Amino acid sequence: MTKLKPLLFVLFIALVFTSCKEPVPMDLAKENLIPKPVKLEATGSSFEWNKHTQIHIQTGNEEAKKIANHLVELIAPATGFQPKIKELKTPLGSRGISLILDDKFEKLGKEGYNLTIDPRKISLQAYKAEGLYRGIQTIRQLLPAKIESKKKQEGPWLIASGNIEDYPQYGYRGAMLDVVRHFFDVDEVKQYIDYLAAYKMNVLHLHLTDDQGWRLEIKSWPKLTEIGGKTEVGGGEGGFYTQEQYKEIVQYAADRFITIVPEIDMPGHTNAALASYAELNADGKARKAYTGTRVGFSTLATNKEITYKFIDDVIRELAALTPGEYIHIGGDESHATKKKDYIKFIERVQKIVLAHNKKVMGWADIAAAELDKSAVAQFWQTKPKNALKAVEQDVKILMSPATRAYMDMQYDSISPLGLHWAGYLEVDKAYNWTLEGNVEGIDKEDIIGIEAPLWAETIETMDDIEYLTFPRLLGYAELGWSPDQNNSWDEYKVRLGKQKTRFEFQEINYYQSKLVPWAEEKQAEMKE
Ligand code: TNX
Repeated sequence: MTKLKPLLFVLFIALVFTSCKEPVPMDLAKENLIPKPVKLEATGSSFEWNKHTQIHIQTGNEEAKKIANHLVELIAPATGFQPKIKELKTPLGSRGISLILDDKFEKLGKEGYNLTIDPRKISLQAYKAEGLYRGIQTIRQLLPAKIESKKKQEGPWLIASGNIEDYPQYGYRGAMLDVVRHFFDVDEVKQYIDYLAAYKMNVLHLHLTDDQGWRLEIKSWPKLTEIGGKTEVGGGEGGFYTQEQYKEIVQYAADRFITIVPEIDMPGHTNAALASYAELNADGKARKAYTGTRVGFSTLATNKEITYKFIDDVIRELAALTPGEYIHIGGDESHATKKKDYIKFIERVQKIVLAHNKKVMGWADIAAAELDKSAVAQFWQTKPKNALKAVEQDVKILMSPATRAYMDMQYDSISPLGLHWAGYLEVDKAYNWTLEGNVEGIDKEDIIGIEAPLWAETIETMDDIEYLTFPRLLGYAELGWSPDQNNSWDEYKVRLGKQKTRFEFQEINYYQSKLVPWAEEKQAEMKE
């Protein structure tokens, strides 16, 4: 008993010290959040996340529990903490971190959230689980950069205090990955999904078929992948996703509140299908496999019935794998299809997609046809003629102008990767525009959002993907999320520069643009 006394005394002193420790003064307004939140108010103090910190959710709230688990996964590797998730009747106000769903926040929309941080507690509240998920990305960015490390780091893990109210300006904020020109496997696509999730993006468009390959198993037309799945640009072995693997991607994305929009490009960009099945060609002869990078030479036989049987089968199988509302039918650069045939074709394919209870998305070229009002035209070309035709039909626009949003454009003339048919696209030019101001005649109410495509003619590895994606992706995330009046390149570039340490901890191969003031993010530096 007497032996225990000094030990108890030490413990008592330690307790007194830890509980009386003054919170470190910090300035939430100096944090480098991307995308920038709608409203932010700093209160000059901080919350310390330590090994005792618990996460609280409402009793029985399975949705909040999922998000709590995501948060644990996010912070566990670097902090070494395994926070307990505790269910409480009324978690609001309790010490620690609470994740709460409340209809009161309906006004912030399904992705909106409210975050309050004080020295005792953090409360993240939202109308829907999606909002909580977007909100934990904010908590992640408020933690020191080393939170991104996969190896355990030393604390302290401080979060500046204050209030954030946040919600997106556009409901569609995405990127496109071309898995055809070079194939990327399931793990690489999952990694890409994680990158999108970190910046609150909510769509990944997968370009699944093109001249150089067919990347999704279609059970009723097995040769599409047996033959068409085995090629890619440059003669590599290609690859494809089985339906099981594809479902795994869709689920992985859904768990992060990201929708997969699958694209079957037609009637052009179809050489892989035309090589797999002779009957899809007007002359009934199978085409040779193609591994070059030219565009605009292939077309399905738009006047043969078998073509529509084929499309119906493909769309039926794909629709069954697609929880999202859209199926993308491509429709770009069909230079080998006569205009009148193209129009008839798009109108017939649109009917097929609608019959399978999905909405049509297509490159804006499809606006040559009469479109259903539920369709979405993706603006990509350097001239807006096609997109304006869509607006005339009351069809909504997805903004992906190549001159601003194509992540496969080289940054400058010495960029080792990328193309430049739409010009060079430095980080400032990629950020310094607004969706609604981009084309006269395309107004905010015509636009569903932004998507940044990454075509894969020149990229083969995850490092290559990262080089073209980072840092431009962060700018697109902000253009889609933050109100326009919040956006200024001079202010943004400082916030972007401070991502350097985060990129490094994640070992992201980012392009170190000279236009960005790259700097270490040090908590002490930000908070006086
Ligand atoms: C044009 S963008 C294409 C793609 C190419 C891309 C390269 C679009 C709808 N079609 O087939 O990969 O340029 O930047």
